Amino acid sequence: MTPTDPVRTGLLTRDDEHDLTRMLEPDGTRRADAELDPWIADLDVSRLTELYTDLAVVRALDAQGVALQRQGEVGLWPPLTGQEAAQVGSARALRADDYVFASYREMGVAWARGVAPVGLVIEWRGAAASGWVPAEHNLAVPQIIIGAQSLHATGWAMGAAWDGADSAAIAYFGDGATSEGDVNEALVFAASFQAPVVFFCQNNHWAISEPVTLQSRQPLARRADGFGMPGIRVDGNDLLAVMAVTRRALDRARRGDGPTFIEAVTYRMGPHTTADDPTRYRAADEIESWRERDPLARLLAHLGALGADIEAVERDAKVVADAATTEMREACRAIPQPEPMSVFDHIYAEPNSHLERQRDRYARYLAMFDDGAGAQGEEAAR
Ligand SMILES: Cc1ncc(C[n+]2csc(CCOP(=O)(O)OP(=O)(O)O)c2C)c(N)n1
Repeated sequence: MTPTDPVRTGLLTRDDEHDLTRMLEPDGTRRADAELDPWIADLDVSRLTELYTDLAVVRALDAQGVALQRQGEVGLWPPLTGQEAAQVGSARALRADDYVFASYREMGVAWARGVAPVGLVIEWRGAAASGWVPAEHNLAVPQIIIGAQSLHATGWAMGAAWDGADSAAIAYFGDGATSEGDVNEALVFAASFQAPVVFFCQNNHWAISEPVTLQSRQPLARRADGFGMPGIRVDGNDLLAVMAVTRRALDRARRGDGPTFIEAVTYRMGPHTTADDPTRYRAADEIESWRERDPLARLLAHLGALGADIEAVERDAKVVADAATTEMREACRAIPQPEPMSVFDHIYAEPNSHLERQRDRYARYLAMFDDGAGAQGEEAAR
């Protein structure tokens, strides 16, 4: 029995198209939506071209991240290809004063928040605790603990509301995270206090090797009802629909009407991380079916239907993407090797005995080697 066998496991099968909000068909045809159209009325050809460029840059940076890992320049990379529209569409719906709490896969969100290409890679090289200064981008450091950022976002949102600000928080997490206590606690708190927070779940169908069908017997967005907040299931490969529903949810939050749960239905085309082998748990035809729903091709086809010269759009986007990837590669390779003992810096504001013990033990370990790291360890152990 495989975990994806719904009949044998007794799980309900789920139609991906069920209750899906969509404004662009996979072939790029625009679907009219009386309720959502006003939320993206400002997206003319020029703005859509900029957004397409964002998608292309993010995809190229992702491919570059994988390449850098394969060449030993970074330790790990969690690919996001397939999820570009979910990330860029939602992040470009935010205001600068909104605050973003994301996980490790949201390099597309970081790009949209103005983080430089090297900032996307420096942590994966193990050279810094963060690739950016959170206060400069209103973007918290990436969260590795699954779902924890949903609590941080809720707390921030409650604080903003108490301060009388009309900024909102957004928490990004995956489908697997919805099985975590932290996310469920955040949803309870946010609903109870009507916090101005948007929960943005990228349902990319897999939590490492666990399929979403094993984690939830119904579409994730329908869970929101039980918490007392609106839940919306949107086509996460449709940039227009993602942007429209996120803008509407943010507006609701700003007006004091409380949180919204968005389930962006998308797909992780690559492995969970560069340390994963998805061929062990995922069927090739599943990946192929999602290739037909590619977010970049869809927006480009839409631009073509609006009369844009799509060859020029693609060519110009590639110039920007090439510059960004070159910058990322060169800056990444120029990052100096950090001092091994610096891993203990910036953990706590005040020293404590637990950390000191770890520090001491690590210094003694390093002292066993007779290279630079060992000398540094000996020095620190003295
Ligand atoms: C609290 C916690 N438990 C387990 C892990 C190990 N882990 C890392 S990624 C992952 C799966 C996350 O899947 P999902 O939430 O769907 O996000 P995705 O990686 O697909 O974006 C797990 C279980 C962790 N990092 N934190």
